[in-house]
Amino acid sequence: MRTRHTLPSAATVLRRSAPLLVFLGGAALLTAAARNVQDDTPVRAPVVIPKPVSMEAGAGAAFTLGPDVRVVVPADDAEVERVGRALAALLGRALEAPPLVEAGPASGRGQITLELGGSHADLGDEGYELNVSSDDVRVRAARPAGIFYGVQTLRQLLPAAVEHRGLRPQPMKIPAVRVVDSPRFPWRGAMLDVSRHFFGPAEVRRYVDLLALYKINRLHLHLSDDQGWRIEIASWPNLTTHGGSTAVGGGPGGFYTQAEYRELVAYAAERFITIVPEIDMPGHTNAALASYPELNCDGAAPPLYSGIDVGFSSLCVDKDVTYRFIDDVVGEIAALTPGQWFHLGGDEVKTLTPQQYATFVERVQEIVRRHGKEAIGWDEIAASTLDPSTIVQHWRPEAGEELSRARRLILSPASRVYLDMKYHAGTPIGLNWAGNVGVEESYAWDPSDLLEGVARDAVLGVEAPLWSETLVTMDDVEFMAFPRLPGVAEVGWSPEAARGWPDYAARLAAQAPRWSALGINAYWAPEIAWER
Ligand code: TNX
Repeated sequence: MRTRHTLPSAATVLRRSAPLLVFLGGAALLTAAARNVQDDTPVRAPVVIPKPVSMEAGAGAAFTLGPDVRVVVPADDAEVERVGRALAALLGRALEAPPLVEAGPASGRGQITLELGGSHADLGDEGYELNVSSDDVRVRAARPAGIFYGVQTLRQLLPAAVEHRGLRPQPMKIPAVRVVDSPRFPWRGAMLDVSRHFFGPAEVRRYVDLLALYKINRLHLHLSDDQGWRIEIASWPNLTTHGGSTAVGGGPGGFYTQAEYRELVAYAAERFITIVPEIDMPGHTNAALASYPELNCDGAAPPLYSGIDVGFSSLCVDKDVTYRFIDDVVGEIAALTPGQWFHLGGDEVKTLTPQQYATFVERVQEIVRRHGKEAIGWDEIAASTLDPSTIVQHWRPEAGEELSRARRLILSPASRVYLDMKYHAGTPIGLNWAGNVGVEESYAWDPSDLLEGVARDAVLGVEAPLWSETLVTMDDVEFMAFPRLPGVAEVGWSPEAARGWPDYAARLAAQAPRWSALGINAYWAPEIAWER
């Protein structure tokens, strides 16, 4: 199953690229480099993804990170202090030692100040202002999340080498800018299927780190499917001991203990990412059915499954034990999950009547609500009677009219943002049932135009799912997510009027040194004039 990707060298990429793209992606950015008065280190023009709402030149040419730089944080906010420490650790990779983090009021020359407080504009809970001048750097936001996003923007303004321990281009400079920024949508998600192939806690943490750089704020974990049950449920232990013991292709599978899951949730929360757990039901449940005979209508447990067909399994919707089971599972996961959502799946059920299906969804929706969470389901659930709080996640290209009744929607159109679709026919891994999804296809679409008849304010945002039937390693995950994921992040964050493909393609090209420094196994799409 394992495939190696042969990546074209930078030179091959450039040779293959159209001259126009080389111009847009390379020359325009490089010739914009300014020169600082104190020394000859070039300062590159600011390049940020997702594109900020507004970004102008700041006072002076650039801020130089000197050996005495300090990070100043508010005295009384643990979250902002943690963001300050993370920033200091990042900067420390390129300085002799990490900057000191100090509580207190601002400030003097040469400092980086993170401050909580109002702004002239209402930037909401996630917005921020970033001012870089030759004297100092200031990030200001109403809430810690905004500070975190301001720091992610700052991070992208730093030389890419800062991402790689041990590389020390001295002195480091940050171009002088004034950024005022806030997201278009509250939901900017990614989904990882840890069921078809299992990705362990360290791998999920790595994905969280990469998501955070692009201001993604939800990670939906697809924790169960036919091929594997991946989260420990104390009251139904066979789910993991048996149901978690394999994967697509027959590998050993795996699962998160409750302690590991809690740690993952906390790790993501420190990066302002909410984990959204999914237990897919009533279909996609072979792993559960194989673990407990009583969940089957005929009382007989099927064998474990390691193929990639869909639609054949279902919980027995007429048995009481099914709902006791669901209540236990939802209850345990809800207790481990501080985020407000629980995803109940609901996709691709081929063995129930529409009435059986709708009754099941309505019943499970109530169980989820009883455990204090808002329900989310794949778009098939729109045919049921939904509570106003329930969120419908659009995915099927053919889903249409029934979605206009949904009051709350997340958009994951498969032909745009399914990161498991091949880039082109020759992509060595991935599926293609929704077509090939090139880098431009995943970027050049407007959530407001996607579905007819849907109220604009019903759209909470976008989410990029990554299904793992054909993905075995983190290298595979990164290969499918990069370069498409940052584009989806920008669809979710940046104002529509500010977005355009040629401009985006140039900013994307400029990410290459950072991805290389981070060791990301990206697909170096030949249509992008990657900078090296
Ligand atoms: C459809 S999207 C599925 C998944 C598959 C995926 C592969 C959805 C709700 N169901 O079970 O993994 O296609 O692209």
